[in-house]
Amino acid sequence: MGLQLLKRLQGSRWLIIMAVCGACAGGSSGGALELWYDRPAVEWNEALPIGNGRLGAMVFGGTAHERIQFNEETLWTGEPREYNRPGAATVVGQLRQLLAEGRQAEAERLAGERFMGLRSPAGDRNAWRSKVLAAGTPDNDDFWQVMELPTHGGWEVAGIPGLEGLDGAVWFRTAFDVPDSLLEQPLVLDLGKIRDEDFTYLNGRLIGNTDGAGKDRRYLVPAGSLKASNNQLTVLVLNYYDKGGFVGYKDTTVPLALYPAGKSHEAGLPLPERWHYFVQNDDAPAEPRYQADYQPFADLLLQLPGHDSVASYRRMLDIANAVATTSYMVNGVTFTREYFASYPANVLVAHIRADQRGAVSVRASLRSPHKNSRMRRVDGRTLGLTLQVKRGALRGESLLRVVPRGGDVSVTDTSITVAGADEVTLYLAAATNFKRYDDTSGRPDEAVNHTLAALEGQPYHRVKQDHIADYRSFFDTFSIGFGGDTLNHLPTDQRIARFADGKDPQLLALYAQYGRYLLISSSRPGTQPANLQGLWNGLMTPPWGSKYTTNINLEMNYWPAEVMGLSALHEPLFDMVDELRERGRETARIHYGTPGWVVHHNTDLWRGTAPINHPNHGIWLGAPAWLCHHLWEHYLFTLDEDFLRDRAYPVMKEAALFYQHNLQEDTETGYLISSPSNSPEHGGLVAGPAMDHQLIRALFGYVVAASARLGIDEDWAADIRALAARIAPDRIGRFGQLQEWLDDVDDPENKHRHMSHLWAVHPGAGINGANDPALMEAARISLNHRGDEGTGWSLAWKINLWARLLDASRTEKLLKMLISPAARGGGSYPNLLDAHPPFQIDGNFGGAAGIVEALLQSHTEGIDVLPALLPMLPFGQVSGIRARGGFVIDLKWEKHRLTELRVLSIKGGPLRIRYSAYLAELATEPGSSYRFDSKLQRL
Ligand code: FUC
Repeated sequence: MGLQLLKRLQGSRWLIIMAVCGACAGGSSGGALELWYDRPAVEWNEALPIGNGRLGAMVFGGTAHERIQFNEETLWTGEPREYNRPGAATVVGQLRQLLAEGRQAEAERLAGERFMGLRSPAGDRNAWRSKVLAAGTPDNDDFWQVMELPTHGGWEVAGIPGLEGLDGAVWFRTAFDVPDSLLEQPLVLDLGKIRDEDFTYLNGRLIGNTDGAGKDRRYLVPAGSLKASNNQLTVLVLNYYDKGGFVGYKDTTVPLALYPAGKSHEAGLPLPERWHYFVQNDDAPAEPRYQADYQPFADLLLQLPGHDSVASYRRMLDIANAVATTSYMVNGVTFTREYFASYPANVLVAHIRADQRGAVSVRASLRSPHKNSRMRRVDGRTLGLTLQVKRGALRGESLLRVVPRGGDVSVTDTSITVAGADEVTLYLAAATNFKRYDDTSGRPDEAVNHTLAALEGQPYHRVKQDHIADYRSFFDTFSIGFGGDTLNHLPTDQRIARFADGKDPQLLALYAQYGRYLLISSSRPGTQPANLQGLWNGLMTPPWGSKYTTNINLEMNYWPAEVMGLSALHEPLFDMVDELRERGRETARIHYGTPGWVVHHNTDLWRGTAPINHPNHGIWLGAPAWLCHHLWEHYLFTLDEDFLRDRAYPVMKEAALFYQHNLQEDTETGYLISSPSNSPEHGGLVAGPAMDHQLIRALFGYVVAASARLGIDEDWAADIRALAARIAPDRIGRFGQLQEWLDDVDDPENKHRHMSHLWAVHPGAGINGANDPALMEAARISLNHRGDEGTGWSLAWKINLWARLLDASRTEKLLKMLISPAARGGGSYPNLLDAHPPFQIDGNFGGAAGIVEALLQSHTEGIDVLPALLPMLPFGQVSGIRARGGFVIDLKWEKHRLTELRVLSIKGGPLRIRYSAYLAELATEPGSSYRFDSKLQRL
C-alpha cells in the first residue's frame, strides 16, 4: 500500500476493509500483495504455492509446457503399526542412573539398543544383492539408454522418467581412452560419492565394492591395467533408499576422474559425462524406517502447442485473493491462466482463456512419480489417476475434469485434448483412503466423484468467487502496511536480492502477509496441521520426511496463528495433539511405565510418539509441554472458557501427569529434573536440560491457573504447584550466560542453531524484562554467543528473541538475513519460501510472527505497543493484531512515533497498555472499542 493510500486510510479498519474489497472486485490486490516474476519457474523453489489446507500445488508457469506439481496432505508412506518398543520401560531407570553418573556414552549405547521405538520391517538385502549380481548386464545394446553423470541431487532429479523415486539396481557404463603419459603409473579412479553401494569393474575386472552413501569411491588402478583406447568402465549401483547413483562431490565443479596416485583430479583425466545406463531392478528391499514420509501425488501437465516463444510474460501470485496467474502473448493473442485451490469446492482449478475466440488449445495429462500408478479415461471429459504407495497402506485417486467453452474435446487413457476453445477450465480432485491414524478404510474413488459431482453446472466465475470469499474470510482479519513506495514494479526475486538495503519496507509487509497466506493455504479446520513443508512437497524422499518435528519446527508453524488473526487455523494442531495424547499414552506406559502422555521429537501422519533415530537427539521430553503451550495460548488470546474446560485442560492435565511421574530428584542439588532428555539436538543425551525445566514449569503454571479458573482439581493442582517450585531453576553461568544444562558447560563459541534454553524468553514468557531482568540479560548474552547466522527457522527464532529482548536493530538485521537470497544458507528462495536450506516452511511462519512481535507484545501483564519498532519502518499501520486477554488492536505510527491506537475488547475485562513512557489502565466492556492518542490519552 503506497503512502498516499495509507494516509487516506488513516488507520480506520472500516476504510481498510473497503479498500481491500475494492481490489477484490477487480480480481487483483493492486500490487502490494503480489509476488510476481518475468519468467517461468525452472526449479521447484521458484514455482508458486497454492493450497486449500488439503490440496496443495506448485505452479511453474511454463508457456508451451506447464507443470503443476500437486499434493494431497494425507498421502504418506507407511501404515498403522506399533511404534513403541515392548520392554523399553525396564531400562529407563538404568538410563537415568548412567546419566546421573556422567556416563553419557554408555547411556546412549543402552538407549540405542533397548529404548528407541520400533522401525518398519527390513527387507532382505543380502538375498536381493545376490539376485541382482547374478542377473548381470543385458547383452543387447538396445536396452541401454544415455544420461549424464554425476547427478548431484541423485538420479531422482535427472528428469528421466523411470528414475524418479527409484530405489533399485542400475548399471552404468562408459568407455574412455588414456593418454600414454598415464598408462605406466598407478592411477586413482575417483567416482565421487555413490548412493548407496557400488560394484565397479574396469575392463571386466572388479576393482572395488563399497557400501555407504557417505564414503568416497577412490579405487586404485595398478599400473599397466589400462589400454590406450576404449577402456570399459562398468558400475552396478545399488540404491536402497532416498537419492540414488553418482552424486559427485558437494563442490559440484569437481568431476569424476582418473588421475595419478597421490595427485588430484586436475592432474588427470576427467571421465566422460555421457554414460549408458540400464535399470536392472526397481524393487530394492524395504528400508526399515522409524516414521513415514509425506509423498507427492502427481503433476498436472499442460501442453499448449505453439506457445514456445511468447511476449509480455508475467506470472504472479495474488495473496489477497489466493489466485496465481500466468499471462503472455503469442502471435498477438493474450493468454491468461488462473490457478487456485478452492476450499469450498475441494479442488485445484486451472482456467485458461484468450482474448480471441477459439484460440485455446491444450493437452492436459497427469504424471505420478509413484511406480504403482495408472491413468485411465473415465468419460468424455474426465481423466482418472489411481496410485498406490509402495509397501504402504495408502492409495490415491484423482480425477481431472475439463469444462471447455466451445472447441472440441477428446479423452484418451493418457490425456485430455481440447482444440479451438474460447476458454477451458480444469478441475482436479484428489483423495486417499486415509481416515485417521488407525483407520485407512476411506473410499477415495467415491470422494473424488462426489467432489466433482458437486461442481456440476457451476460456472467458473462462481467457483472462483466462492473461493475468494472463503479465503478472504480469513485473510481480511488483518492488514499491514509500512508506507513508502512499493517496489512491486520489480520481480519478487529481485526485491529479495536487494531487501538488505532497507529501502523496501513493503516487502516486509508482504512477507508478513505471505506467512498468513501460507497458513490459510495449508492448515484449515478439519485438515492435517502444516508439516515441515506446509503441504507442498515434490519429492518421494523429502528432507526429514516432510513430517512434524516437535522440538521447534511444528510449533513455529503456528506462531502467527493467534496474533495475526488466524486463531481458527490453530485447530488442526489441536486435533493432532488430541491424537498424540491417545497414542502417547501408550508410549508413556510402554517406555516409561507411567501415566500421562508423551511424544518425542518427531511425529508423522500415523502419530508416532515413540523415540526415533539416535538417542543423542531422539529422546527428548519437552514436546508435550510445548504443544500444550499452544492450547494455553489459544485460551489466553480468546478467553474461550469452553475451550479451556473441554479441550485444553484435559490434555494439559494428562501431560502434566506424565511429568509429575517422570521428574527425577537430582542427587546433587535435590532439584527436580527431566531425565533422560536432551537440549534439542545439542549435547547428546543428558539429565536436566534447562529447556525441559522451563517448559514443564510453564505447563505446571497453566494447569494450576486453569484448575483455579475452572474450579476443579484443587488438591491435585496444589501438588503440582508444590512440584513446580522444586524444578531446577534457570541459572546464570560463568560467562554471564543462561545455562543450557545443569552444569556450567556452555561454550561461548558454539553456534548451534537451536536456542532451546531461551525458550522461556520466546515463545515462552517465563523470563521477561518485567519479572527478571538478570535472567533476561543472561539470555541476551547466550543469544549473542550463538551469533546471527543460522538455518531459516533459526533466523526466525532469533528475530522473535531479539524482539522480546527489545533490540529493534538486531531484529531488523536478522529479518534482513531471513529475507535474503538462499544461495548462502538460511534465507528465502525466489518464491519467498524459507530456506533451511533446503525448503522448510517454519521460517516463513516464524518470520511473519517476528515482524508482529516487534510491533506489539502481550506476554507480560499488559500490552506493549511498538516495543521494538524497526529502524527501517518510520511509517506504518497495522489493523487486527490480537493481544492476549481478547483484544484486537489497530495502530498507526509516523516518524517512528505512535499516532493512533484503537483497542477492541472482545470479552471485556481489564486493559493495561503501555507505549514508550506512557501507561493506560482501564476496565473494558465486551464488544467495545477504545481509542487513544500518542500519549495513551483516551479519545
Ligand atoms: C530439527 C532441526 C533441523 C531441521 C529438522 C527438520 O531437528 O534441528 O535443523 O529443521 O528439525
